[in-house]
Amino acid sequence: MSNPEQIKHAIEIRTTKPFTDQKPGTSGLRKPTKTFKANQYFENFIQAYFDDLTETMNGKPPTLVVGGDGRHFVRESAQIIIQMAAANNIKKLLVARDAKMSTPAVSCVIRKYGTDGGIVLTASHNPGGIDNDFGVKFNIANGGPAPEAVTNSVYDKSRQLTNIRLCPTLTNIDLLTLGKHTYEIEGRSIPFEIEIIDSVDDYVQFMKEIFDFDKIRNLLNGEKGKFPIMINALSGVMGPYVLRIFHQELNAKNAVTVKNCENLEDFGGHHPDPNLTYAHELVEDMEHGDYEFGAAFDGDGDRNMILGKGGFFVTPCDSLAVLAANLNVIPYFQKHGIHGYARSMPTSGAVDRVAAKNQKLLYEVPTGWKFFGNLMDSKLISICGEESFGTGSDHIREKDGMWAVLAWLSLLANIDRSVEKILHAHWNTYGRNFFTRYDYEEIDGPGPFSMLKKLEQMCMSNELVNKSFNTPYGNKQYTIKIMDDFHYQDPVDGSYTEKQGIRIIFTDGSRLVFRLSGTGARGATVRLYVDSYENNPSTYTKDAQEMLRPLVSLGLEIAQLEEFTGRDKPTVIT
Ligand code: VG1
Ligand code: CO
Repeated sequence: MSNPEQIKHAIEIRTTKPFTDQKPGTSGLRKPTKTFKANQYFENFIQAYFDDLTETMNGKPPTLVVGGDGRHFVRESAQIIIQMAAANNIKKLLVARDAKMSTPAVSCVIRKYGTDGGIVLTASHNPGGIDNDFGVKFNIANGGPAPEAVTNSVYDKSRQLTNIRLCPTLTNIDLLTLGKHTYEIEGRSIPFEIEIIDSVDDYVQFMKEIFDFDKIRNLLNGEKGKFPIMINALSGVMGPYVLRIFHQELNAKNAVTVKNCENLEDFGGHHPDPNLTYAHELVEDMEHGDYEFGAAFDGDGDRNMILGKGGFFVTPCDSLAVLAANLNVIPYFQKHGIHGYARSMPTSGAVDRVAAKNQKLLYEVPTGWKFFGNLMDSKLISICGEESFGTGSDHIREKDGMWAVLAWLSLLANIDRSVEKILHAHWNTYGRNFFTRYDYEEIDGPGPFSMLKKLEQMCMSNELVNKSFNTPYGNKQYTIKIMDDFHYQDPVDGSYTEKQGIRIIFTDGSRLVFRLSGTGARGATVRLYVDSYENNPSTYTKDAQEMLRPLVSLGLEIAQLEEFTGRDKPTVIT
């Protein structure tokens, strides 16, 4: 297949001005698309990464995977990466066809081919297009997001950068045709290789090893009759994966209705975040009662939302707990065994109860998938999740929307054909954690930071501990047991992370959490998380917002949120 090109490409060293704001957040660097496209902003960040990689690889030329979620600037930026990789002694790039590959598929490919890492061109659930956001994420050799030690080092390099290296004559590489190319680069001792790989093949093959596709096929179209489901890809990168798995592999075109499966540069104007607000189209489709199950994904395919018949909403916290409790129906776990579980700190304690009952260890980590990587590598956990619609297992090192959907379909095939019944059975066994999150998005000015500062001071002084509060709703009294600023020490490598969110824990186990988002590209976003446990079965069918109103009002009062932010209501409630 190798076809050495005739010309030798020269390396150009171009001077550049460093930026001071290229600090990756919860999941990569996210900025307005226009910021990335101007003043070599994107090139600078990639150069800082290559400089760091050269250092950590001790000069050994790395092989990397490149893929993106199809948003505006993904194709162009992949071409830039190719030019720069050639000039930075990268041995080989495995580039997804048309530079489109879901984040979980990139993780899968890194692990399958044992590459040294990958670059994911995505701002995930942030809207795309020239007037919205773009983003870049670096993954390491285990297939997971780079840990803070790496992102901090890249950030340090980005602030001192003086030049970028590229091969300007390596232009317009055909990303649509699968195959291998080799290029001679002046001054390099080894040639530079590119392989264009299929975006879905490896991932789909892996899913077929993990799950019992015959069982799922039988659920959708078996002796018990048709099981109609609806999948909405919100015009993100998941479309081709949905069509391939449901219409081809499972051969269930008649049972599986799909929407928005064409990947668009601006996601068709969708905010590609699968929650009740932004995926309202799916919610409406489900409300008619024609489908037994519904799911949506985010732009890069690592998030999922699960709905039952009539639009019955499964909170991501409950989804994690239910899956954890029933992993044994999935062939992968029958083969590999089930280690412990983990959740991000703001995620409800529902999975904790499953861990206690099954005598498994439960780890509580800061927000962001990068904190699960070491736990999975060390076989301490098998499944983990976040309240932000992220669920996954140790099959890869990213959260995985399609995996969550196939896992749910496995439960429906093995346990009960009703999502709602599975949830009720779960609550009857474990009790119910009511959970909600309030987001106050894109607030200008210093208010949110001042609010967090004040809450930090309250933690330090311990002034609220043992204080009791009456709430205007339900005559319930809450007494604060612990108030702290969450910090975490990784049990595997000992790395320490602090200031990960203010926790207020009450004597009855209810929790309020405040933190600032680390994925926004404009202003500051405040998140308020509320988690409250009930074990009185008469409450299980109650509305979560209704149940949590007293705690929410108490949280807003303690933080003086309206005074600090000027917002009297949240942008999104999940
Ligand atoms: C949010 C979520 C977090 C998630 C992150 C990346 O971060 O809260 O749980 O890991 O997004 O998800 P933040 O800092 O804005 O709260 V994704 O789909 O953008 O990779
Ligand atoms: Co995502």
